Amino acid sequence: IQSHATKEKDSNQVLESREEPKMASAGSNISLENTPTLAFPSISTADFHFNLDKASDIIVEKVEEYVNKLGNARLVLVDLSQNSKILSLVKAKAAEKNIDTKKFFTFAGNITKLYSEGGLHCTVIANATNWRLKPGGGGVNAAIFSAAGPALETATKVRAGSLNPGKAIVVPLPSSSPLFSREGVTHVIHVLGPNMNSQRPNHLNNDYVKGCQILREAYSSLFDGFAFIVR
Ligand code: AR6
Repeated sequence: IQSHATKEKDSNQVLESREEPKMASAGSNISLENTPTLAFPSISTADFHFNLDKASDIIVEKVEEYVNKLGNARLVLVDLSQNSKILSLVKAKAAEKNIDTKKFFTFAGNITKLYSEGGLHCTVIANATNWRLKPGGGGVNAAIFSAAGPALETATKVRAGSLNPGKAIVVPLPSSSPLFSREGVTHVIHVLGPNMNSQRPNHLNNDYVKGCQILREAYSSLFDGFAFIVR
C-alpha cells in the first residue's frame, strides 16, 4: 500500500512539473521535455479478450526486462479509466517487484490527449492495432487513427501494408498531425497482439500457451521499437 502511495505521488509530481511548459510558446505549442516517454495501452485485453491476470504478469515481466536498458527513458501503461482493472493489477505487481516508479508508472487518461488533458508529455505512443493497420474498428486503434488524422494512415502505408501477431512497426508522425503539434508525439508504434476473441478473425481458440508467447513477443517488439527511437 505504501509503495502505491509513493507511486501515486511520483505521478503527481510528474504532472506538476509539466504545468509550466504548457504555456511555453504559441508557435510550437509544446516545449519538448528531454525525457523520452512511451505511453502504451494494454495490448489485446479489451476487444481481443486476453485474460487480464496473465496479461498483467507479462506486462510487468517485460517492463522489468527493458526498463533499465532504456537509460532515462520512461514507460507508461495507460488506460481510459481510473478504475481500470489492468492498471491496478499491473501497478500492484510492479510494486511487488520494486520497479522504479520514475521509470515506469500507470496513468489513467485518453492516450490521444495525454498532454493536453493530462499534462503528461509522452514522445511516443503505442497503438493496439489490427493486422491490416487500418483506421477504425473501435478501441484504441480507432481513437489514435482518428486523432492523428490522415497523416498517420499515409505514413503507416509507407512502412507496411499488414502486420503479423507479435510484431510492431515504428511510424514517425508527420508534423502536420494534431497528435504531433498538440500532444508532442513524434512516433506511433503499431503493435498487433494475440487475438483470443472467437468473434474476430484468426483467433487462437483459447490457446494461452501460444497467446502468452505472442503477447510476450508483442511487448518485446514494442519496447525494441522504442529503444530504437531513443537511440
Ligand atoms: N486511450 C487509452 N486507452 C484506451 C483507449 C484510449 N483512447 N481506448 C481503448 N483503450 P483495444 P485489443 C484501452 O480493444 O484488445 C481494435 O478494434 C482499452 O481499455 O483497443 O488489442 C483493433 O482494430 C484496453 O485496455 O485493443 C483490433 O482489431 C486497451 O486500450 C482490436 O481492437 C486495448 O484495447 C485490438 O484489440
